Amino acid sequence: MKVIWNNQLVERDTVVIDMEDRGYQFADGLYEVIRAYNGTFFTLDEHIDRLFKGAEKIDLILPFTKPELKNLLHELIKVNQLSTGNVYLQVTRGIASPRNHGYPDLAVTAPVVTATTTNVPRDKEKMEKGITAITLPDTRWLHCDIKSISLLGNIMAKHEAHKLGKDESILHREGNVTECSSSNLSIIKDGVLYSHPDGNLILPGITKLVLLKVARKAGIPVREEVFTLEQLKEADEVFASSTTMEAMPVIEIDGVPIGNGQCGPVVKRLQELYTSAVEAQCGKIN
Ligand code: PSZ
Repeated sequence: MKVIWNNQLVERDTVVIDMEDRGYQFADGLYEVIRAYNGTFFTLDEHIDRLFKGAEKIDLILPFTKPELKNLLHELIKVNQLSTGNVYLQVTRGIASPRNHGYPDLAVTAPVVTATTTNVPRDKEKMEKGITAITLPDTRWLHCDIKSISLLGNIMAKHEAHKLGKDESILHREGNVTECSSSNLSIIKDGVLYSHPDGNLILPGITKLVLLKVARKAGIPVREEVFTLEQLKEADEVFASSTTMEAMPVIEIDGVPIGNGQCGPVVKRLQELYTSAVEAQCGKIN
């Protein structure tokens, strides 16, 4: 299996990551997860735009242009024959020795890039059945819009859910729902879709972006507004969204069923609309 290592495709086993890489030392880096269907990327430009925006926010000069990165990613999925699956891309600020908090001089440190592919079919059974969740205080930092590789807050929250045998943690700041440990969250109440507005408290999810767009187009009213834990629990339908989960019904929160505990009609419709959006770029999927 080939991977991207800096500006080339190499065998997975040949990659060497230095112990003084700032990604390892400080989690000083960014990542993206991009999905392909039938060997074709979905929303590749949006993911690349988000990466470049994140890089700008942390003064990281990426070692490629957008077209160069796209070419390399296309080559990667071709050579690995990725059909339906994920590309994980990571960029760190690079190797700087001795270790020092301050950003290193750009003249001596080059960012380190890696990317891998994994074939992962759509989990249609789960998308039909839905997932369970707990609610937790959002103890993460205030730059959640940056897709940072520093994910301790997220993984601690995920682990709390797993300890209770649940799938996902829904996070809130003083009762206002932000997002989940690794997905965005939206609710449906009286036919209206509510989702937390973009800003520094959530990741501007590409899946959410697509879902809100297709919802609006289909005449489903969308309000990008803060909603509370009380509104969450009284919602008619709840769904999480991410590149890998797509629109995933949340059927139980803190042990209490949402609605009748099954995927509701609006989320089902959103799943269909999302599938159509994927098919418009990648061809027929199942
Ligand atoms: O494979 C996985 O488990 C994935 S792939 C993408 C994610 C997880 N998470 C993305 C994410 C996130 O980590 C947080 C905190 N909020 C929202 C999202 C959704 O972002 P998109 O839709 O761009 O994947």
